[in-house]
This record gives sequence, structure tokens and C-alpha cells, in this order.
Amino acid sequence: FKLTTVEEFEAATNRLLETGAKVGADAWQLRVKNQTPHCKFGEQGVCCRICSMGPCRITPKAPRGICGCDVHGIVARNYLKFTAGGSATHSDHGREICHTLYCSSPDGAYKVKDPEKLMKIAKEWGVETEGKDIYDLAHEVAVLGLEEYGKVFGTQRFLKRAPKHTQEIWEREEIAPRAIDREVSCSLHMTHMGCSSLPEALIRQSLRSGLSDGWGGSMAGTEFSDVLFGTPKPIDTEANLGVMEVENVNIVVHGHDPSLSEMICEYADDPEMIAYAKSKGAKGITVSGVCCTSNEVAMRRGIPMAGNFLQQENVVLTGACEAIVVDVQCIFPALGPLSKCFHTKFITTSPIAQMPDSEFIRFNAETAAENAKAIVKAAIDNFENRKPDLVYIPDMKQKATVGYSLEAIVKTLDGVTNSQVDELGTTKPLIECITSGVIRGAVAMVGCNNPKIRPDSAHIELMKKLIANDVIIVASGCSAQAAAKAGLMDKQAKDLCGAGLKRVCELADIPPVLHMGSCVDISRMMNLVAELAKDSGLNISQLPVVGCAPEWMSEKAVSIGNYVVATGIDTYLGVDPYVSGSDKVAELLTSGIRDWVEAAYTVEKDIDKLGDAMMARIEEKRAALGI
Ligand code: SF4
Ligand code: WCC
Ligand code: FE2
Repeated sequence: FKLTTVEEFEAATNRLLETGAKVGADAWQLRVKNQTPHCKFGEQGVCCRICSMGPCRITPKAPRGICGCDVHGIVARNYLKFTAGGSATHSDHGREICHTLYCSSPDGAYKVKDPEKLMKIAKEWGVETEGKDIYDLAHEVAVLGLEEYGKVFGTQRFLKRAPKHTQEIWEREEIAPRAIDREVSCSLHMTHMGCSSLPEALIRQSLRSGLSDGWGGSMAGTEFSDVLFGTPKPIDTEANLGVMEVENVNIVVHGHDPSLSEMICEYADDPEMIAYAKSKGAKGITVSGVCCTSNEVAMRRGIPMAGNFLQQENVVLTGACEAIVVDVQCIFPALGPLSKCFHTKFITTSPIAQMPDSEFIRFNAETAAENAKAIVKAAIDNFENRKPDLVYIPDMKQKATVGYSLEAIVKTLDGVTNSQVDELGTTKPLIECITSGVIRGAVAMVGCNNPKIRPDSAHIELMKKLIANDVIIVASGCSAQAAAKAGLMDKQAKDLCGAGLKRVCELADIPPVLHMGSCVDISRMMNLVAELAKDSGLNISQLPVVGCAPEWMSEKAVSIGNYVVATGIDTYLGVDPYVSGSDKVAELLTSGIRDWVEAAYTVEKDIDKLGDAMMARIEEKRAALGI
């Protein structure tokens, strides 16, 4: 067993970029050069263009904008806007899933695959389940879910899942999120010209808006996706470009919403479609994925992962991609012009993400089956247009076991200890591993790639370091895919662990890096820490657990960071969130907010130091508990 190295990833990419050069394709590696160095004002967050008296930018000679706003107000306002963009995005995804649940029916495209989970949520929400048809219940719960977005009074229903202490903090600090849409609107109201310029107020709302995502919209996205498509269980799959198959029709799904990708997988598996592909000279159909949509179908169906965020262009550069089918979020507009250099069809499907040089096949929950069929057929029809001399698929992939939902983790870890029977089905076996010191703690590794960091290197190096020190990893999003590509989700990666974690991996038959899903599934991690706190009688902030996004880039990532911190978990970033221009805002985020929510951010661009800082924090928490 051997990990795939970042050097090997890069060699494969370079080979693909040669193909790109042959056909005159552009690539992010080239565009980065044109954009560097980046604008200093933007980097520091000190530029304001929210009214047409500006744009204003703060310098030592011009310490205030035309309206008189100082640098702290401008930086904090930008930070809140950034957050609101992220929470709007995750939450709107969650809303789509609620709508899909509303469209579910026993003989339609969408069914209820996990009725048990639906019943559980219904009970949590005080909905009568007795004697009710499961689809009537689904529709009732879906409407309640949708109402969370605009509820007139009260706060988010899912907040009740948090330990009492956490709920009290949220109430005390006035950051318990109300209606999801309201928190986004309120953020945009606060950041309008002539509203808030007090950093404390703006950062407080950033936390609240983040919480409306993590304990609101994202949690709805995760929970109702599970109801519709099944709660993930451990399943074997593969990762990296080598999962594409040269003799097959290759369909790549990219984006976020499983409503689309589930249907594509369904029809790509249809005997009629496979026969049709064969009639066109292909051996079969291979669906693989990029970004979170890939995580969704990998977790539930074992569909292989072609790559993560900064690998999306590589998929087309193989020359063997018949169609790249996208819905929303993290999709490079570059895919349009790039596809034009090859035979690839770039198929957009959502009114939310429309792009030039794409074919738009509108995908609706109501007409999902026929839309999905049309997309799969278009891909098959495109097989004969392949240019064989441009085809090169890097022979590079790793095995991965994925599908570690909270439910799956609890079930799997039941096997680890000699716990009492009455402790089974809880997180107590995991707590036992941590308190006994067999495992030192846990790190949630999440987030994107960013050209500011050698792609995947920070994710992989940090994970290697942490597992070698008996720290177990839960991962999601593009971080999880980095791990899978490297081989860290292969059960054999246990050999890279310290003795304690290795033993746990062997007893539970798990890899040391557990794939918990997509970015909205960071809500699963929130549920996990909530359970850990309740089962141990500790506060979340006392647990030897931290969060880390070493290569993050999107607004969504900032929203996530805010809800993770606001839930009491220290969060470590490898990229600065445009706040270095204000010492006050930087101080608030890295220390001041600890007085509010018992956790804060650390920003450290030196990845080795970032890892050391996380381990030191974990040990500090252990020492405070006397374990
Ligand atoms: Fe300039 Fe103030 Fe307008 Fe911002 S709100 S652009 S700082 S005048
Ligand atoms: Ni989530 Fe980041 Fe990937 Fe996109 S898919 S690139 S937000 S981690
Ligand atoms: Fe994502």
C-alpha cells in the first residue's frame, strides 16, 4: 500500500495541460498568473463599493471613506456580506431539497428511501405520525421545512438538537438564528450604506447568519437528502481521474444537489440506456463526480470520484468526457470555452447557475425522469464525436471506503470497545477511546482547494500528521476528496497511524479518515459534536475537537467557519478571509468572539505550524479535562 503523492497528481495534471495546449485551451494555472499579484486593497478587505459615492479604499492618507466609515467598519461589513453569500447558497440548496421532498411520491421519480429518518424528524418537530401515510407525512414535513425559511416568529427548529449549554449561549448572545432568509436579508440590511459600521455588531450577525446555515439550511439539506436518497452507510468506491473509463461513455456530474445526480445515476444504470450506449460503440456508461455532488453519490451509491474543485478542468482535458453535467455552486465558467476545445458537452441544468457556451437542459423535480433521460442520451450520442488522438486518462486512482454518516459512525464504533450493551447506539464508545487516550482527539477537515496553496497538499499533509499522532479525522467536501485521491480513505492507511488510532481502525474496520459527505453535510459534524457533548456531559467547547479548512476559497466556507466557531469549536484556516486590514476585526475573530461562543479562529498560512497549533489545542483541552 502506497499513498499517491501531490507530485504524482501534478505530473498527471501537467500531462493533461499538454493536451490543453495542443487545442489552445485556457486553464486556471494560466489565469492565476494573469491575476497575480492580487489587489492589495481587496486582499486586506479595505475596499468598499456599496454606494456610488465610492468606491472608497482605506490608506494611511485616507483613513475614512466619504461617508466617514473607518477601516474596521468596512472590513467587518465585507466579512458579513461574504458570510451572507455563503449562508444564502447552502440554505437555498437546502430549500431545493425540501421542495424535492415535497414532490416525492410512491410512483414518481423521488421516493422516500429512509422512512425511519423521516419519522424521527417528524417526532422531533412535533408532527403527529400515528397512522399517517408516509408520503403524506413527507409532504407535511417538507412544508414545515420550507416554512423555516420564512417563519414569522421563533428560531430554527434544529437548534433543539444542540446541548442545552450551547442553546443558552446562542440565546444569551442573541445569535440564535430566526428565519433562514431573514438572517440573510438582515445581513444585507446591516451592510447597506449608513447602517452598521460597528465591528462587534457585524461579526455577531456573521455568526448568526452562519448558524442559520449550519443549523438551518444545510441541516435541512442533509437530513432531507437522507430521507429521499438514503442515509449513507460504509461503501467502497474509488477516487481520482483514473476512474474514468476509456471505452465507456463518461458522464461527469459536478455541483451540489443530489436531486439531479441521483437521477443521472439512476438512468445511466438503466439497461435500456446501456444497450443504447453499446449500439453507439461504447462498452458501457461510467458516471463519476466532481465536488460535492460527487460526495453525495459516492456516499450513497459508491459512484467513483473523478476529483475535487481544482481538478474540474482536468476532467474535460482527458478528452474522454462525453458530458459534464452541472447544477449549482463551485462550477468554473471556464468549463464552457474549455468544452468547446473538445467534443465534451457542458450541460447546465439550473436557472441558478447559467453559463455561456453551455447547453441548458432545465432540470425540474416534477419532470426529473425525462430530464435525466435526455441528459444521459445526449452524452451517449456524443460518444462518436470523441477525437481519439486527444484522449488520455491518467492511470491514477485509489480505493476508498466512504459513507460515514453520524448513524454509520455510531454503528461502526459500537464494535470498538467492550462497552455495556446500554451504551451501544450512542457515541460513548468513541468517547471512551478519547478519554482513555487511545485517540487524542478529532479534527474536522473541510473545505476547498485554492491556487494560493499547492492543491491538496495542505489537506493531505495535515491529515498524515494528525493520524500519525492518533487524531482521528472526519472530512467532507473537497478535503474529503483530497484524502480519497491520496489513499487516506483506504482502510490500509491505518498503517500510517499512531498505535492507538491504528488499533481503533482495525477493531472497527474503518479508515483513519472518515468521509462524512458534502459541504452541507458539515451539519452531520454538528450533530456528531452535539451527541458527543450530551453523551459525555461536557460542553462542546471542552471536547478535544477542532475544525480546519486549510485551502478554503468560497463564501460558503466562511459561513461554515462561522457556524462551527459559533457552535463552540475552534477553527483553523490556511487562507486569510480578507480581514487583515483591520486589527480590530482580526482580533475579534481570533480572540474576542471566544468570550461570546467559547471558540475562535486561528489563521496560519504555514501549514506545518497550522497542524502543530491544532494538536497543541487538542492537548490543551485534554489537560483541562485531566485526561
Ligand atoms: Fe465609500 Fe461609505 Fe459609500 Fe462605502 S458606503 S463606498 S465607504 S461612501
Ligand atoms: Ni465545498 Fe469548496 Fe469543494 Fe466547493 S464543493 S470547492 S465549497 S469544498
Ligand atoms: Fe460543496
